[in-house]
Parts: sequence; structure tokens; C-alpha cells
Amino acid sequence: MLNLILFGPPGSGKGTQAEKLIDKYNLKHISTGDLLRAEVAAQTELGVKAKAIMDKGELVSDEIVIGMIENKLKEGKLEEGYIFDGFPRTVDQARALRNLLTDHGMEINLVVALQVDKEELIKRLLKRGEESGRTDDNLETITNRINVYENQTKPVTRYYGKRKLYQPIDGVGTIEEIFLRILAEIEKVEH
Ligand code: B4P
Repeated sequence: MLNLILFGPPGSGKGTQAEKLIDKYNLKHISTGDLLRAEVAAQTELGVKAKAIMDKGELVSDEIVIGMIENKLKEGKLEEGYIFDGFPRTVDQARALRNLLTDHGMEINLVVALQVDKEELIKRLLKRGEESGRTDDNLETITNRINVYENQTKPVTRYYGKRKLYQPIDGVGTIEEIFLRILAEIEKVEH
């Protein structure tokens, strides 16, 4: 069984690489960003609240995203493990994930942290904004998302560093090159 976290700043390629990894390893993809966008699209009460927060580039409350993860894990595991994409984004989320996985007799095997400089992140997200119309991919919101990452999410790197699970990976290059770098690290861990 392989349980993987894809970690990195907004625009670092988490969602992009997750798509390739789920095919290769038959993993269940859990993206809190996608789950939240589904709530927004369905115009649920949660979605309406979440949209306002996401459009500012802030983090949705730990309570909400942890609850979403809990529900996903309850669906049971038909696949050979999970990819957590964009979660955890705070140390409290990381602690909650550990407890939830323990309850299900599982643990994280590896945290893949994609390293991309700020200029490249902004370039990628502005391009996606033009192509997809995602309302949080505008310069003001992108800048805030990167600041929020630095202040609230980066401390999560120490949490996993202490547990020897944290693996930085150069996230600049072609999508295929980065995928191969990730595969090389996955092959090194027991799963
Ligand atoms: P997310 O949906 O997680 O969005 P993201 O961080 O921007 O990354 P994403 O995975 O979509 O993009 P990727 O890097 O693959 O979060 C959105 C919002 O939801 C957050 O701001 C927050 O408000 C909320 N949220 C989500 N999770 C939360 C949590 N746990 N707690 C609280 N709030 C939460 O790709 C970006 C672009 O780069 C794409 O266009 C892609 O094509 C391109 N790209 C990828 N790899 C490339 C490469 N190698 N070269 C060139 N371009 C590349």
C-alpha cells in the first residue's frame, strides 16, 4: 500500500502530477481543492462560504477540510492507496491526517514536495487563469496564495521532516521529467 502526499506551493504541479501517479499506482486521488470546487459548483452552503475564501486566496477552515477528508476515507479503499493533493496545508491538518490514517490502520509513506520559484509559479497560474477562467488565478489572489503558503503551509515541511518522510523534488522542467523524478523517490520507499 502506498499513501503519498503531494506538497508544494500553489501552481507547483501537484494536481498535474497526481493525475499521472494515480494511473501508475492505482491510487485514490483526494484533492481538497477539487472537493471544494465541487461544492462551489453545486452551490451548497459550504460551497458559497468556501468560494469567498478561495477567491481571496485564504485557507478554508481546518474543520471543514478535515471533515471532507474524513468522509473520503470512510468511503473505504478499493485502490492500492491514496494521494493527498493540496492537503495537509496546516500543521493541525497534518496532525489530524495522522490520527485519521491511524484509525484506518494506515500511515503516510512519502511526502513529495515540489520546489518551484515564485516567478515560475505566478507565470503558470496566470496562464491557467487565462485558459480555465479559475477565479482564484488572478495576480492579486495568486500573490496572497503564495504568502499564505509561506506563512501557514510551509511549517508542515518541518512536521514531516522530523518524521523522515519529507522529500523535496525539483518541480521545474517538463511534466514528464518531473514525473520521473517523483517515481525515482517512490521506488526508494517501502510500500
Ligand atoms: P488547490 O486546488 O490545491 O490549487 P493549487 O495549490 O493552485 O494547485 P493545483 O494543484 O491546482 O495546480 P498545479 O500546481 O497542478 O487549492 C485552491 C484553493 O482551495 C486554495 O487556495 C485554498 O483556498 C483552498 N484549499 C485547498 N485545499 C485546502 C486545504 N487543505 N486547507 C485549506 N484550504 C484549502 O498546476 C498549476 C498550473 O501549472 C496548471 O495550469 C498546470 O498545467 C501548470 N503546470 C504544472 N506542471 C507544470 C510544468 N512542469 N511546467 C509548466 N507548467 C506546469
